[in-house]
Amino acid sequence: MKKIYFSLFMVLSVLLPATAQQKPNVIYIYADDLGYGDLSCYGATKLHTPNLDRLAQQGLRFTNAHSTSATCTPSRYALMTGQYPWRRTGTGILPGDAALIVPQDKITLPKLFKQAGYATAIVGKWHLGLGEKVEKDWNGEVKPGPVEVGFDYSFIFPATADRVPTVFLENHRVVALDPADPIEVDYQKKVGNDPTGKEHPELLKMKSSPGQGHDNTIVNGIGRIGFMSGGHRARWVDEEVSSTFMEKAAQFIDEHQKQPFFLYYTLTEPHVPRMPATQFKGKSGLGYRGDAILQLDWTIGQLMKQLKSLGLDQNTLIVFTSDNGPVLDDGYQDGAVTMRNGHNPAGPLRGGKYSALEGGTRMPFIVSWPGRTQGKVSDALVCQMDLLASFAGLLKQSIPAREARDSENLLAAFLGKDKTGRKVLIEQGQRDATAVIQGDWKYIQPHPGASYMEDVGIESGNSKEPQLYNLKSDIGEKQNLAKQFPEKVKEMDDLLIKIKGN
Ligand code: NG6
Ligand code: CA
Repeated sequence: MKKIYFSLFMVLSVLLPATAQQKPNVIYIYADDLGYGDLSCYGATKLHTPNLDRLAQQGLRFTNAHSTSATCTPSRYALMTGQYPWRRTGTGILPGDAALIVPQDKITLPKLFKQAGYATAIVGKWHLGLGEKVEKDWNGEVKPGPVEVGFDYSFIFPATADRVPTVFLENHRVVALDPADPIEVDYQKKVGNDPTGKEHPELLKMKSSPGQGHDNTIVNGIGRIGFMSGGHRARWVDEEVSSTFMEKAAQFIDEHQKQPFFLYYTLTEPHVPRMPATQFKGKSGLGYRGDAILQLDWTIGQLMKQLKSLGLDQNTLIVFTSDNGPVLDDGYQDGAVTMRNGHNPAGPLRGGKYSALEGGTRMPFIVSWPGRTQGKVSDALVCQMDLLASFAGLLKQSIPAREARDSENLLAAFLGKDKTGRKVLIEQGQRDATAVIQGDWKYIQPHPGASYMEDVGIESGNSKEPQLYNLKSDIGEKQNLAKQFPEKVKEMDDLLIKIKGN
């Protein structure tokens, strides 16, 4: 009898870990401005990213995965809502005082997880607006925001690292705020007496690039976009931003290890101002941008260690990707250009951040779910916007009719079983959505904008002529085939117009 019980116990203890918590934890890691060529597993040779390489090695690495857009706010909007951002006005790069743009009455990615019984959190950059209006009191409860659109817990900074207010918010409140030193934020005129980069360039520890702004209020020796007064105790130290987020993410994981959780972990590397922690300064030899990428990689290593030590590594699905393509000079003279040393942040792709070319939206993209992903590399065409419908598929959740309507359930592709993915994807450069991919073909509509963005040194993808590329044989979009295949041009132009009009 004893023996039977013992064997039963053995059988159960083998089966239980796999069955007790069927639903995987999900961690979506969003790098900021990381390019297709920035990781060694994507071919970088001047930078070594062993932790992300390991993540790719244990999971699936995508070669044709995209953000919807070549800038931050629209890409994140699409991820949250499952809808192309250009369907709605006001989804371009937001200032730091913008109102919330994610609808509160529609399905969102975190709401979907909540619906499926998950604990949800965001830790990191938000950049989708806060509050009902631009004019808001940063000293009280700042809402609606991440909590109102589906996150049980929120530890964020509002916009970008180069925009005021340079403070963290935990749920609805600014962290470490001194009520005797209230915060005021203004994007039109100077407020308070803090020096600006324009008036006092001698106070800057990192110079702003001429003509690109970033010369308003100085915080931590760095000129920002926008003006801010007060909140001195609450202002972040750039060197500590990454470790602060890491600590908060680790805490959330630790506290929710016994229930399924969804963590939206939005790192700030390697977005400007790049000001890595002291231990990473100078480490890459490529300037602070390279150092920030090493810091990012190290952070992922720490996260993987934590998951392993908690025994969560097998049942945690990690998605790692970036919100838009890379840029070297995005407003500060930080050595990214002068110390580049032949590093090619977009890898084989043409263009970069703000661009309708592949460098703008083709992203590093890794899915790791031990034992569940098939194959090592996938060329399937997938988009971050598809995760909403795909997780709905995985968790057997329904999406209200007409919501998240551009999100496709590509679960099979995300797990490596389907090699094709989407049939069609529209790509948005700096403002307009002018490009479409269908199969091996990519078409870019004629556009009157400048073809080269002088300030950032990136090709925009704009041309007065139609552009047609075969991405399969020409990933670098070098050979415009539009004249050779006028019918294909017409077909894809019609397709783009039709989807945009839907
Ligand atoms: C641009 C900023 C750039 C960066 C970007 C947002 C200027 C000239 N440039 O407007 O520095 O902050 O906005 O980047 O102001 S993103 O990754 O969040 O989209
Ligand atoms: Ca970005």
